[in-house]
Amino acid sequence: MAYDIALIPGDGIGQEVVAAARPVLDAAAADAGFSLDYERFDWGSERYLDEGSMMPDDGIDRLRGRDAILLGAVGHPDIPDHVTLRGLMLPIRKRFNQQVCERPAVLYDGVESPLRGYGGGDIDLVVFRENTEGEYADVGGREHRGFDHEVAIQSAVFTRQGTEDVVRAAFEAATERGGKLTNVTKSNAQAYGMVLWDDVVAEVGEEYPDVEVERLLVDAASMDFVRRPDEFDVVVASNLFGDILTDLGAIVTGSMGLAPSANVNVEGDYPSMFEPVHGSAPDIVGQGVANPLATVLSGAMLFDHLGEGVAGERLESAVADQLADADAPRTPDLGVDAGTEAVVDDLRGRL
Ligand code: GGG
Repeated sequence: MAYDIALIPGDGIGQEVVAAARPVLDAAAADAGFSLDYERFDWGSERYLDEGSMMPDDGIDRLRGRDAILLGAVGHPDIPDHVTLRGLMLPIRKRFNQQVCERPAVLYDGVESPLRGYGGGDIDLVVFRENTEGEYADVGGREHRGFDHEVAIQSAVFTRQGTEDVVRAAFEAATERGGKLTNVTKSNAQAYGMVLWDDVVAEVGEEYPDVEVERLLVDAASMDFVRRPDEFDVVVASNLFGDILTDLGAIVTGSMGLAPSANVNVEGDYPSMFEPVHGSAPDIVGQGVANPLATVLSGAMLFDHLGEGVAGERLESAVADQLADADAPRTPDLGVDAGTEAVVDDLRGRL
């Protein structure tokens, strides 16, 4: 069996981590008896600087029908972030109805959390982030530019269907994990979209009587991600709140360099996209020290999504095994100054 994978390394260290992770993914796939046929798309900021757009006009059509997309990162120091994000990553998420963004945060054995008293295995949560609308709906406008009475309006859009998709995925995960669901909103201050969100959580929750539902406002949730991260299991949040909480989740579990994500099309009619949570990290680009593990773990999520769970598990346990080994190479974000290549070479040996 061969899967058709669109590879979009993107910008900065996105290029480095995708190139490094690819042979690891291939080795795990070969072991499990399948292969990955890649088509590489050199879309991103360099293309924007040369041609004025992050991807071609028919970019979405060229991705349609693939089994999955593996993306590195977007962001360039010479281009405003809203241009790069809206030029590549957000259109893919939106056009392909990747309504559910799943972002696990796991504190692996051998990894140090910046939080005192937390060790390997103590934190194991997953955030379900609404991924195509909410605060990133791209609805608004800016008028009277440069005048004192300049005004900008940025609207958040919450549809019942979009909310239900992510909430249902979160309840399913909570059921599977045998844990609880934390619903994060700001419905005391945002009385329309967020109250609709709470209503949907209550309605869908009736179908999952065994799941304990906790409600938190995002300010309290942020505090508790630092104060008691071990008590979270499945968290569901809007696009913006999920984006913020998952950076927090990544750092309390040791590093942004370990945080994977899946942007899932729940209907299965378009490809889903897998990417490390981290961005293009221009400060370390070209130094060969980017941590490839978030991309490898995103590859494990991609394998699970393709129904190749054995290969996914093998990848994740190779990563866990490496992190638990105090003598294994690590990149500087984990406190050691080994390079990207040393980490993937070691990892291949553990598969
Ligand atoms: N690999 C993910 C990436 O490039 N992230 C940069 C970023 O700005 N992400 C915002 C988002 O995930 O919505």
